[in-house]
Amino acid sequence: MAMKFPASGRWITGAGPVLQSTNPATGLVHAEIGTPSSEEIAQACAFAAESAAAKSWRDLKPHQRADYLHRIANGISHGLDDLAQAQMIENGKTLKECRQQAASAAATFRYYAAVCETMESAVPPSRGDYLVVTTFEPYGVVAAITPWNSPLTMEAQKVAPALAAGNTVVLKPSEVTTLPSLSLARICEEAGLPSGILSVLPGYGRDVGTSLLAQREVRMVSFTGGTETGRAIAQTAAKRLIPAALELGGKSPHIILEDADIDAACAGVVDGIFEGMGQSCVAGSRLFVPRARHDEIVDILVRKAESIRLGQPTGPDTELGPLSSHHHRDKVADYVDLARKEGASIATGGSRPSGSEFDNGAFYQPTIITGLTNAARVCQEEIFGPVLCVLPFDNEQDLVEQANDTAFGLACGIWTSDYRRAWRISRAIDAGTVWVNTYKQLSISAPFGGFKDSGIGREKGLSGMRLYQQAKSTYFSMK
Ligand code: TXE
Repeated sequence: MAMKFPASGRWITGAGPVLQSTNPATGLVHAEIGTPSSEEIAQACAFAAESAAAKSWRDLKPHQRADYLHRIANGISHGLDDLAQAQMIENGKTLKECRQQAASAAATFRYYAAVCETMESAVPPSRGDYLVVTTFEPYGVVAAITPWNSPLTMEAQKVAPALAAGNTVVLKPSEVTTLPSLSLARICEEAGLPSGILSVLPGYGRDVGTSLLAQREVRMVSFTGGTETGRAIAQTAAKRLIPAALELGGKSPHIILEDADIDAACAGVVDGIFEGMGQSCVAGSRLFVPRARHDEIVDILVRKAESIRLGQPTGPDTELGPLSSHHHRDKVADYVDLARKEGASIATGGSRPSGSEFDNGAFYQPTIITGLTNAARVCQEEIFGPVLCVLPFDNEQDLVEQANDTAFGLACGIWTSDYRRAWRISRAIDAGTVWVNTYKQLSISAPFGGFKDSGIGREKGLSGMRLYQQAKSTYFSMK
């Protein structure tokens, strides 16, 4: 029987088509999951709205709401292995990385428990005989739509602040990775969270996702995913006049300057693109190097890339598992073929690995491409796989122009021993996050989001809580 999901205050199998969940490391279907019909989606949203308005949720004091978040965090910590397994079996990340991500999800709930208890209302200066108090109110029902690359962390990043802010959440996970959200919902239930506060609606974006956003009870949408889907969601939100927080794709420049510690920089570049098989919105997929050092740097990168151990995600020595699905692996392979047609040289990788261990899984070799310009399609479009394009630059102006010559603006990495220069370049680059002599260093307490086509709004940090609130100013006459 298909797995149930929580909607309208109970776990149901749903009258929609059954979703098959495939393990990308083996190609085998390991679970069937129920999905909701359009009536069930409407009922779930109506119930979520009632739950948002119920005094038992709406009137909770911040410390009481924080208590729920602490209990959920504890539940995640206790269920760490199960959560990690649930993600690994669906998206192929190594068990080690999945465990780290589950631990990070628990930390996110703890952080927003603290934010919830300590975030203050405001008393703006009066311009007359009155007192004005600005409070921050929930929207009501928040739709959270999430992708498959890191569901454990991304779902925590949306659900924790949205609940802390007093909303109820209807979560639509990616059709590729439903199990982690079902596990999270179970944990929330066991933590005593009343039914209707968190619902999960599994299914495809084109039907469950669009139907969810059409419900009038949905008052805000928080989305992480591809830029084209983000654009479609923004259009729906604009028509409905509801706010949309969008965390979208990237084509982030990773920069090595002449005076960098080249070996440390190359290690950072390799991790920055290949960790998680490049399926990360902040992957440093375009590497800019001084023209005179190009060949030397490529040689080091090739050596490092070829030493990465690919294997089954459960293997204790495995550093990289498969891509998240066979469909996505084929898309990555198509991009590498396109690079060849565009005249690229493939310095390493460029095909599926050989060996019986890899035959049925969605594996692909870490790949380094040289010989193109920044205008090539593979340097402009998000591949979202283990593919690095190396591009030479001539001087700082040329570097900044090339780095910014992209539709995206999510992240950037700079390796140098000159912090003044790093600061100057950091200020000149269009990106929501810049790393100097490190890469992919992330903190729940720092705002995160994109410039340009990489998104709208900032998750994480205090702004990550405000994202799910609307300001209300109440005036008291003092005459
Ligand atoms: O993402 P989608 P896909 C990028 C990456 C990848 C590309 C496509 O380049 O190759 O996007 O991936 C739901 N209304 N990123 O197709 O479509 C969908 O069901 C409502 C970057 O998997 O963006 C899923 O839950 N919902 C990225 C979620 O949107 C819709 C992470 C994301 O799927 C919908 C993932 C619709 N019309 C992919 N259409 C990042 N920023 O980290 C789809 N969905």
